[in-house]
Amino acid sequence: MKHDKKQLSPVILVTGARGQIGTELVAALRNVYGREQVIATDLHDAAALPDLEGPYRQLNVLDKDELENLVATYGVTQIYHLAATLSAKGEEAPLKAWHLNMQSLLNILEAAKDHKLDKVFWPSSIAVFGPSTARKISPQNALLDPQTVYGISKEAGEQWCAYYREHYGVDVRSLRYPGLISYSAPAGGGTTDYAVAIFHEALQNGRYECYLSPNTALPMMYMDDAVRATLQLMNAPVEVLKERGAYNIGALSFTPAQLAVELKNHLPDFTISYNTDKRQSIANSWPAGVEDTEARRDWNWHPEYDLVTMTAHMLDHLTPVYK
Ligand code: AKB
Repeated sequence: MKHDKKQLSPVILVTGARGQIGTELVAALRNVYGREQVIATDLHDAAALPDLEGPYRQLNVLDKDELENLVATYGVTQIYHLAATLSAKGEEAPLKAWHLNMQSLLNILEAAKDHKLDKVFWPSSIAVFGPSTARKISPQNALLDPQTVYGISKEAGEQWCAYYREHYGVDVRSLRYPGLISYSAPAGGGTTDYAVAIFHEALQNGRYECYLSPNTALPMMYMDDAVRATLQLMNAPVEVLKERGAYNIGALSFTPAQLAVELKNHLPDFTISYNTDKRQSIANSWPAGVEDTEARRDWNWHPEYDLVTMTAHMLDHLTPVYK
């Protein structure tokens, strides 16, 4: 499937394709561009993945030669680079997390420069914010003072993306994702993961012990909105993108206690208890919400799911799994 540059359809390589975002983004991209146009990559051996629904290659994105080889072989024109270690897991082995998050991004940016790729997507995160950000709602241009190695890697990554854009003309686009909630693949290693785990535990055991305190409000988003935002940003004409760093995108802001109340509307016997751990101090350093005027202005961003519709949608999909 070597790409002919004159062809209209892009050839898209996705790293971290088996992760929480990748699972849904690959499906959405295949829906738009066709199954054969999207090459999913991840660390797993293809032989161990019986459910593959399109092209898949095993790839450790720290292996620059293998990455370049795939880009050249398939005539890749766009990369969505999703492989990363998230906030909580990153604190367990900071240097390892830094190496994975930074070196992989630099490998992707180098490949984009050398192979003259059309576009790159790389996710930043609300983890770039820290204690000096307005606690209630963080503006686009807040001072960034991340408190985790993951957040530091996202802040540095935003700078590297700006550098490659400025010096080499790489069209790299980015969003600061909030905590993402989805039913099809588990979240892993993040601070916001409770908002996914709570659904599984509620359906399986009728209770959940939360590692954040009841009133910890954080920015969150349903995965359908996140995927739609990503495709919208990537399809926007470059001239409209006035914010050339990573865009804030807002959707939901809720606490564990508020989510528990909403769950109880569907599952009256559900109970929640609290036992905070190290993730609480990470959550305390993040704002409760983000201000996203620039995304709304430049590429017409608006979320579709609120707490009520997100909860109902999650339960619709997960209830049959636990029946
Ligand atoms: C995490 O909790 O680390 C992630 C994020 C907010 O980027 N979900």
